[in-house]
Amino acid sequence: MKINTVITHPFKDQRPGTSGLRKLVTVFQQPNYLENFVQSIFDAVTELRGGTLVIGGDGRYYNREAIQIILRMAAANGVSKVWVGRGGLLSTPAASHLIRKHNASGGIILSASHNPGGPHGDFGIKYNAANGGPAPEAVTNAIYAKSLEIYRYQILDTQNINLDQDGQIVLGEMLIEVLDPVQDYVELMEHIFDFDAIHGLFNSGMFNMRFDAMHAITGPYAEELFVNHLGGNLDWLLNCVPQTDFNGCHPDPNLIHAHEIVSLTANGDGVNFAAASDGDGDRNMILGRGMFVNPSDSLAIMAANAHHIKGYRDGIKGVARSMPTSRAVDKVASALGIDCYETPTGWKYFGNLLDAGRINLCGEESFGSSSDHIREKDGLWAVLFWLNLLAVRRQSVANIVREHWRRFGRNFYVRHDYEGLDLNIAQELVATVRSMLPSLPGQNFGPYQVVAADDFAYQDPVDGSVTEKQGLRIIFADEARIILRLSGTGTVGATLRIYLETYASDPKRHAQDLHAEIQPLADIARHITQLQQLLGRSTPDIIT
Ligand code: VG1
Ligand code: CO
Repeated sequence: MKINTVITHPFKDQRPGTSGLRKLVTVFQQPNYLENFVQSIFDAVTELRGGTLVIGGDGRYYNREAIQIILRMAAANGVSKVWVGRGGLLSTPAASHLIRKHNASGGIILSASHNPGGPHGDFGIKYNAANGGPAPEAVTNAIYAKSLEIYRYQILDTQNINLDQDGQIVLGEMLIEVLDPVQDYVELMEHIFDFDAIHGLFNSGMFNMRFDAMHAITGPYAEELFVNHLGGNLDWLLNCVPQTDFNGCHPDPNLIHAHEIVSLTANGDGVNFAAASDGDGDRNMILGRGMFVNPSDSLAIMAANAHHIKGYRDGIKGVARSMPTSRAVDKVASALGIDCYETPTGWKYFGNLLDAGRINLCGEESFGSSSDHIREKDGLWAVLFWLNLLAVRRQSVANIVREHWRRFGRNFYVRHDYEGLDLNIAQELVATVRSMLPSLPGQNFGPYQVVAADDFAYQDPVDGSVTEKQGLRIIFADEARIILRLSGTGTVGATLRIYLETYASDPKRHAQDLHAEIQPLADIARHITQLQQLLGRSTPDIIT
């Protein structure tokens, strides 16, 4: 088979964001756009020549076309073996697991995660390293640099490859192994969790759950786990047939977009556990009857209860959270006497800590948590963790959460998102607040006194690399915080995220209304940012 060398010109906008390169499908469909980025990966990561790759995606629109191009380019660039999920499908956590299991040099994951899909939606591509995790910044910077100087790409001249059947295919000098996307992942989960205990819970006659796959990748995984292995009911599964456009919905498991299961747990109609995952299966939302488990609390509760779970019985060595994530897990870490690391937003910053064995559990406020079993966040893992915990403790979700607050105090926590902003104005707002930071400490805003204010910078404790400008922090006495940053995953305009947190150790305050507790801080944030004047907005688009 012939290798074609195609002349091309750089696109200037291929800098990966928080989690890979995300653009509108129509951007990726431009001639050479995808090809340029893929060639830049092969040019930057030279060990892929002669190496092994894992490839798969969340099944969104353009997944199939993209995978054909990537396979032909991998063959032309000297990759010797590729593991690919049947139909070109792999959830992000399953891809991470396969990279590790097969000692691959890396992986290419096709996903725009929680962003909408379809011909007018988003597409994305992300390179993961040999540890199974998102490539560190040094690598994404190198890929971006290659994309700016690219002048040619290489692609094998061949027919489309049939990826719908398991087995081996030879493509030029490269071997493709098509495998079941679900099986290996399910086996991994069986090692970590006590399936017999969860089976017992499911058959106790007292348990009724719903899992919402949001028309995305986790449907087949959920059916295999919850129904075939754990004996749950098929009608516990909602929206579990993956669609290329997620049925026109927004596959983001939060209170707004996953409202279907939120209302099922609010009504007291007998559903005592509900969960959802996102487009590529790495996020999770956990609900009990009348109780939404804030993702930051979820991480803290997992850390405090890890000894109940088979896979973590030997105890956890350390935990980490992204900077804007609430400090609930910090309280648990200090009670357990273990280290707690604060990293920038995005999973790539956890990789070194996990590889070095400094932490076993980590998470983000954005509905992401995971452990050292892989190097991505893992939606179904979190759901199984909670199910295993319910099976062991035989308490309601709400009681587990309230008990946790009584022991560690409650971090009231809300994130406000202002979406679809003019990029220049949003950047100006952040720059203005940044310039105010040195003058804030000592100032009083109502009952709140600023004790520190900075632009978060992180030095990786393992390799010493420094990452700057990761979000503005305004820290008040009594452990309250306001954090401000711009999203790095959007594809149109800018999204401003304002994270608000207060802490109450006194149990009498734990039942207070969350939004009422947070309101004074929201007002301070509005005052400091002048967002109404600058953005013409007074209320956020999304509150989570
Ligand atoms: C968001 C979240 C961040 C998460 C990232 C990827 O990034 O805030 O915590 O790691 O999405 O999640 P940003 O830059 O938009 O705030 V996913 O499920 O895309 O892989
Ligand atoms: Co995701």
